[in-house]
Amino acid sequence: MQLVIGTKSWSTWSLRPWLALRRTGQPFEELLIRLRWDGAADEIRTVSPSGKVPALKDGDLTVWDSLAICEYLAERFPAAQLWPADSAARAVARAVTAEMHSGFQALRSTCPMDLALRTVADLDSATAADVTRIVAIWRECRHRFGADGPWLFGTWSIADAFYTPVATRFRSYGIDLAAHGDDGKAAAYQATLLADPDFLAWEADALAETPEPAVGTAKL
Ligand SMILES: N[C@@H](CCC(=O)N[C@@H](CS)C(=O)NCC(=O)O)C(=O)O
Repeated sequence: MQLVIGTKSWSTWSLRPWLALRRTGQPFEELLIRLRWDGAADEIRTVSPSGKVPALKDGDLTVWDSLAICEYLAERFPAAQLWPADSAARAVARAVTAEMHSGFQALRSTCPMDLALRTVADLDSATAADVTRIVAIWRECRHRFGADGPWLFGTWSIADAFYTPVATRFRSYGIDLAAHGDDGKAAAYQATLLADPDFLAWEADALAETPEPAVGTAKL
């Protein structure tokens, strides 16, 4: 298998299926395309029909879109248990994953992922509302489903892959979760995501790369 990904410091959508693929334990190659330069879109189009990364190549099959790739991996490698085993937990895990995949536009545009960045952002009301909602999701899932481990649904799942880039944004922009309704559970979960060995491996690669200077304002 080959996973086509974008610049590791910035590409949240690439990080998510990369984490899921690591959890399968299967060997895979990375094809890294540098983002935010004039030729990026043309280069991506040669390997991904949507013109976006990520895309997964498995033999003759190409699967694009982060969530579709994760669903494909969950079906192809059932032993990896990429979704929770319990059907109610699995349904909620899919709901919070879909909410991330299709939502939180304000947070995504105001606080793009930049793994080297550390600042303190003054959040507008729409971004603050996104943070408050994410804190509520993290608290609720940890409380209802988290008894068997430190992840959102106890054991690691695709939902954790989808919220890992969010944890980096909270860190990069100095966002205090206690000021958005956290009782400590969300901050503890954020720390778990940021200490994951697979995430740390991605981050080490990201900090070693030399991204092109930004030429656009893509929402990553
Ligand atoms: N819904 C897509 C979004 C993919 C996406 O927006 N990818 C960005 C990078 S993270 C991209 O390829 N942008 C094109 C560019 O920067 O030229 C997914 O979940 O995979």
